Amino acid sequence: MQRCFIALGSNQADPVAQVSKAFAELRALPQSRLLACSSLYRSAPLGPQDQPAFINAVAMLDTTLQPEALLDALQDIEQRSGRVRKAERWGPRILDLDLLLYADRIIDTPRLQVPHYHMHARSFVLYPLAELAADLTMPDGTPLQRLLDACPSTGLQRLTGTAAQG
Ligand code: PH2
Ligand code: MG
Ligand code: MG
Repeated sequence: MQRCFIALGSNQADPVAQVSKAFAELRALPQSRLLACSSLYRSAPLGPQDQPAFINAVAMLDTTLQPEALLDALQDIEQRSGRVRKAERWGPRILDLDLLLYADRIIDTPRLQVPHYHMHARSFVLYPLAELAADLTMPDGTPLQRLLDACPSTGLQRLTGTAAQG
């Protein structure tokens, strides 16, 4: 089993419901065990500002799926949520599932970059991740805590009473 972390995000079509449904889909993945889900967070949009706030969360998963197979499965869940890929960078989306970390692997292929690019500076990724694994170390040896210290939580709000438990 390999320990993985997946970021969830939505700002369309009832984002809280989308992220909660995605947790259920992750729980049903083959060759995998969903270990924990963070709280849900409301976050100001990064990128174009003329879009609704996002709901973000992180899931911790053990899996024997290889990274590309896991990516296929995540993209399949995105598709089934009704997501339509648009040209606008960082635009609104029904469901975004990003593979943040796959064990301590560093992967750089046309399809997949792990650790997920920019995750080290995104509060809506780092804070929910720290909820699940405060002692985590990045594959390059950087402690998660050091990334958090450099990343203000401005615009990030933890929602209470909506956490989906693994
Ligand atoms: N995802 C994006 C673009 N901007 N902003 C927030 N707050 N949360 C996201 O998940 C997000 C975003 C593209 O993946
Ligand atoms: Mg994303
Ligand atoms: Mg994505």
